This record gives sequence, C-alpha cells and structure tokens, in this order.
Amino acid sequence: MRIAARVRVLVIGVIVYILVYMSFIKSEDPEVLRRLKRIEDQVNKIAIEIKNQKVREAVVEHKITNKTEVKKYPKSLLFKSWGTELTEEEQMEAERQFQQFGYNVFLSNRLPLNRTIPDTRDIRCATKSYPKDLPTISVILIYFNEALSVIKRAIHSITDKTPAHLLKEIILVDDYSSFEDLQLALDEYIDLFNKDNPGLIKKVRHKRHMGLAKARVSGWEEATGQVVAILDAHIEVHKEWAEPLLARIKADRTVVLSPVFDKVLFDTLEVKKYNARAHAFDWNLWCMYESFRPEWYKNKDPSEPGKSPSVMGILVAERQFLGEIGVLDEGMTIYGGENVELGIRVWLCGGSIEVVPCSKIAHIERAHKPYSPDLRKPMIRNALRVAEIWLDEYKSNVNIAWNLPLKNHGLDIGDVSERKQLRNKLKCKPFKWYLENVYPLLDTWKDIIGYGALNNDLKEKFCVDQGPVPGSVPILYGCHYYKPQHCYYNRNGEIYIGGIKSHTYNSNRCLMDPGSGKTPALHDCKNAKVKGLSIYWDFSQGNAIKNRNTNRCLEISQGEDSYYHLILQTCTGQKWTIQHVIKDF
Ligand SMILES: *[C@@H]1O[C@H](CO)[C@@H](O)[C@H](O)[C@H]1NC(C)=O
Ligand SMILES: *[C@@H]1O[C@H](CO)[C@@H](O)[C@H](O)[C@H]1NC(C)=O
Ligand SMILES: [Mn+2]
Repeated sequence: MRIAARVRVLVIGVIVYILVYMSFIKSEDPEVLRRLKRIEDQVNKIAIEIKNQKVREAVVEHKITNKTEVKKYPKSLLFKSWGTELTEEEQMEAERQFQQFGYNVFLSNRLPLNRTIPDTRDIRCATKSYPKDLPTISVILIYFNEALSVIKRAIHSITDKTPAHLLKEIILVDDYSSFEDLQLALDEYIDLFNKDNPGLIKKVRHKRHMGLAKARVSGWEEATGQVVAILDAHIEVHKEWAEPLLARIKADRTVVLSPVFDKVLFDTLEVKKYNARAHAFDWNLWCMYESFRPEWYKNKDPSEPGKSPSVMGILVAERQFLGEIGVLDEGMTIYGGENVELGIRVWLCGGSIEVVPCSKIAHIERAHKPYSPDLRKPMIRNALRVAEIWLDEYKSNVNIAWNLPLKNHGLDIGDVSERKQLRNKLKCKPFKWYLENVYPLLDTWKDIIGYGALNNDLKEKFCVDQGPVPGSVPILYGCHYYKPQHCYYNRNGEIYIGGIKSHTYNSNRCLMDPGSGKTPALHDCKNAKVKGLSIYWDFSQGNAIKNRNTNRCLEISQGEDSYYHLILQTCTGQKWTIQHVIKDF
C-alpha cells in the first residue's frame, strides 16, 4: 500500500517537474532554477525511499516464508538438520557452543534434565529378573570441559534409574576443566542434590590436565562401592541399566563389563538404537566394533552377555578386582590406547571381558573431540607403550601399522618398568595366548618382511601409490608417506599397496601383472589367489621386482608427457628399495 502511494507521488512529481521545466526552460531566473532544483531533489528522495522500502519488505517476506534463507552457517554440521527456526542471534550462540563442545549445548540447555529416552533394549530384557541382594555401585563420571547441562542430565538419569539401595555414590572427576560454570555453579547443584541424599555426589578435581586414564584412576581411588562403573559424563543411562551388570559381577567377580552404547546424535540429541557388538581393535590399537564369537550367534538370544576382546572405554568392574589387576596404566597420556591395554591385561591376567546387552547407556557422539587438535600423536605413543608392555613378539605390528621404523622411532613412551613388573607379578599369559584364544580374527602379519614406501632408485622422490580411488591402477607419485603409499612385501612374494588390513576377514590389495599391456594392476589378494592370478614377485632389498609368473619387471619409464610412469616390461635392471625391513631379504 505504502509503495503504491509513493509511486503516485513520484509520478505526479515527475509530471510537475516536466511542466515546470518546460515553462521555464529558457528562464535564467535564479528563483525558478532553485525551485526546479528543489523539485528534482524531492523526486530523487522519494525514488530512493521506494527502493529501500522494497528491499525491507522483501527481507521480511523471506523471514516469514523461508527461514533457511537466513542460515548463518550453511556449512556447519550443527545446522544440517536442526535449527531452522532459530533467530540469527540464537544461531550464533548455538554455533559458538557447538564449536566449543562438539555437540549441541544450545539444545541441551533447553531440554528437561529428566527427559524421557526410548527403551531400546531387546524385548527379552524386560522379562528378566535379578537377585535382590546385588553389590553396590559407585558411578564415576569423568570429564574435561563438558557442558554443565549435560553433566546434570547424566546425574539425573543415574539417580532416577538406579535403585537407591544399590547406588553408593556418584563421583565426578574433573580433569582440570577451565570452564567457570563447572566450578561454582556445579558445586551449588551438587550441594542441592546432597541436601536430600547426604554424600551421594562427590567431586574430584585434578590440579592439572592429566588425561583420560588418570581421570579414571582418580575416580576409582575415591570409590567405596563394591562395583565401579567408569563412564563418560556425556551419557544418560537407560532403565534397569545397573542390575544386569551387578548380577553378572555377583556371579563372577573377574568379569569386566561394558554396557551397550546407544548413539545420541550430536545435533538433535536424539537417541539412536545400537545393537550389542563386541569391542576390539586393529594393530594401530584404534578401537572398533567387532562381531561376537560364533557361539553367541548360535545361541540366538541377543539379550545374553557376549565375550569381547576389549572395551571401548566405558567399563564396569568389581572395585577390588580392578585394583588387583592394576586398574589402568597411568603412564598413558591424553587419549587412546588405555582401553585396549585394559582389555589385553584383563584377559591375560585372569579375567575376561563381556558386553551386556540388557544394560544400555545413551552416549553423545561428538562431531569433534576437544582434547587435542591432533589425536594421532598421543595415540601412537600410547600404542607403542602397550606394544612394549604386552605384545611380546607381535609388538612390531604396531610399528608396521603406524609405518614407524622397528627401532629408533624417536618417540618417548615413558617408563614401562612398573607395568612390566605388574605383568610378572600377576603371572599373566603371553600375548600369543590372547591371539589364539581371545581374538583369533586379528591377523598375525607373521609373513611381512618389508613395509613402508617403495622407491625406484632412478626417481627417489617418487613412490609407488595405490592411484585414483576407486580404481585398480597403481601409479608413481611424489612421496608423501601416507597410507596410499604404504606397501608391504611378504614371504610368499605378495606386494600389498595402499595399506594393510589388521583382520583375517579382510583382504589386502595385491600388485598383479595382468599378463598383457604395460599397465600393472591391483587385485583383491584372496580372490587373486583363488583365480591363480600373477601376484607373486621376486624382490630383495635394492634389487628388481620381478613377477614369478610372467618374468616381467615392475619398472618406471618416462612417457611422452615427460612424466615417469609405473610400467611392466622386460627387466632392464631397475632397482627398488622398501622403507623398512623386518628380516633381511
Ligand atoms: C527455502 O529456500 C531454499 C533455498 O533457496 C529451498 O531449497 C527450500 O526449498 C525453501 N523452503 C521452503 C519451505 O520454501
Ligand atoms: C521431570 O521433572 C518435572 C519436574 O520435577 C516433573 O514435573 C516431570 O513429571 C518429570 N518428567 C519425567 C518424565 O519424569
Ligand atoms: Mn565419550
């Protein structure tokens, strides 16, 4: 309406302007010229105002009909499927908190602390009954700069869903958080809680940042319950989470247990059901999910506990038994490896590990971890430490997995003498026993004799590389020494290119001579073996790589494009070197 009126004024103004201009066109009268100028200015002003008004109304219209138009962070993972109804200021706050924590704190702060989460247990779980006189439990929540509302929600869910006579205490372990609200505001909240339940919630605060392993140990030291549950603080427990764990430990004090984690999405905080899987690891000692043993599947009851090679991090154990076997290795820094160390130690030193499907915990999976910008470094260090203490003749597999030299890798793994003494004192079994009896799915890699980058003497700055993915044509490429250029030579004469798999159920990619043409190929090793393809090569350090079947050599040659290419041809005596040698060959 307003625009229409202004347009009318503008049109009239223009007509007046023209008429006045025409009648005084020849006039030199300054008064006339001034008037003309005034009219002209007014017309311009109205024109500009009309334009601005149009822009303003367009913006308002967009805000009403399509809010995604004002998405401030179109690339942020937080706003991918959440937050369309937020104002710009709210989006800024939510994004800032998301960057800080790795999950949706803005939403967490607005959800009820006692929110209901779906019961994701197997239906059989609801019909199980447990002994009345179960051991008591101390729940330890460890954190570093966690969101206050997330910690409060964890406390709420634990006190709501654990029978009061079984819950000995909740111990918060603060690994030297810097956020202010985790001090006074949290303490006030704890006091409030403890008014009705004296001593129920305790808090331990580190005087410096000491890492996950030490935080878990600090909680264990403070605990007084018969059983300890060492959890992250970004969790909510499900209905009847504690009873199946306590019943299992009552029956056997040497089992170390893990509940099953459901995934809480970092953006919407919705709970996604996860089924029970075993917890395990690869030779990098990264943890991963794994299938249970065949017996568990034959039993056809997914509510029953299953044996597991390791734990992911969350663990429940008889407090004294955990102490007897050495709690956790406090020589571990920052993050990673400590859970694998525990898994191996429990099995080798007289206990076992089980995943308990009827005990469920919803766990927020962060979009990014706040501990350290590069988790690889502490992870490598911790993995080498585990290898040195526990892996016996298999310890070089950790070096192979991380593409480190066997000796003089230059990384300080700390003092391991105390942990080695513990291993002796407890008379723990050799790692070979673990491989044969607990985790036979882990490939022993016993045939590998050389690993790392593969160079031709003619072009030392270039490395054999797996080439474009997807694809099966290896290439020559500037050396960067990452996984696409990790090569392995084994006793059988196979050459894997582009990484090596840790598990026997996986297959590597073998260098193959297709028999015709000049281009080498990569082929699934297991399949190639069945088909009788040409995947076996004679090679010794500093010498030719020659196919046993076709007698052609892997060589390089300059193409018409002046680049060097990887080719197969009649041997001309080119020499190859692999980065690391395990056994002279
Ligand atoms: C809003 O705008 C975006 C991008 O212009 C478009 O993809 C989307 O379909 C629109 N949504 C609605 C509800 O109009
Ligand atoms: C959560 O707490 C509020 C306030 O104490 C109560 O009114 C509500 O019923 C509770 N909700 C659930 C699901 O327990
Ligand atoms: Mn976690």
